[in-house]
Amino acid sequence: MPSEVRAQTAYIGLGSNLEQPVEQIKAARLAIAALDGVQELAFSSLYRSPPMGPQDQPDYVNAVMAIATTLTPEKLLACLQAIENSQGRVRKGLRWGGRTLDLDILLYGERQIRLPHLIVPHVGIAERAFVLYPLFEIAPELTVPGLGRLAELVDNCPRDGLERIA
Ligand code: A4P
Ligand code: MG
Repeated sequence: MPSEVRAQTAYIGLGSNLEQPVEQIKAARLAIAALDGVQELAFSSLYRSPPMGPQDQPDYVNAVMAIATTLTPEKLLACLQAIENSQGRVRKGLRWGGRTLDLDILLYGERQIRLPHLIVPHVGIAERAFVLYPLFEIAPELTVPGLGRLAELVDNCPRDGLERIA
């Protein structure tokens, strides 16, 4: 291990629509901030939006968290999945079905990653109001690798019923 590992800024998307979503998001924030090798930099407001995908599920609560991390992207993903599991995430195989907690690595520094199990920037980021608006709230000057200025992405993305709730 190198004695000094340079911390990267990463952005994590949090989403929940089951079992008290606001509490799920708050608990996940604490769990992420408590990880070894992670420091919280910023946390957006909470936002509510209608489900993307199957409509017979409750509205979602979403937020975005900025962290400084010395974890590799793969290690960070493993830690986030462990937090999802510890908060009762059940994978039923239904695409875009309801969940107690979804944690996505939206961005990791300037990196573009294309592994079978890890794609960064996260897929669909440019079409998802529930990702772009909270991200813009905490990082208005950001450029998304491969996609351009966040401000422009937000301008081109309708709110789709997204509301700030806190
Ligand atoms: N994976 C690949 N790249 C990443 C990444 N950057 N971050 C892989 C996290 N995971 C990544 O994810 C499936 C696999 O994606 C993981 O095993 C990981 O290796 P999952 O969390 O098990 O399943 P999923 O989340 O149901 O799949 P998917 O397709 O990632 O769904 P999304 O894109 O997360 O969308 N509507 C609203 N309003 N708000 C929402 O937050 N979320 C979804 C889920 C649907 N509708 C929504 C919302
Ligand atoms: Mg996911």
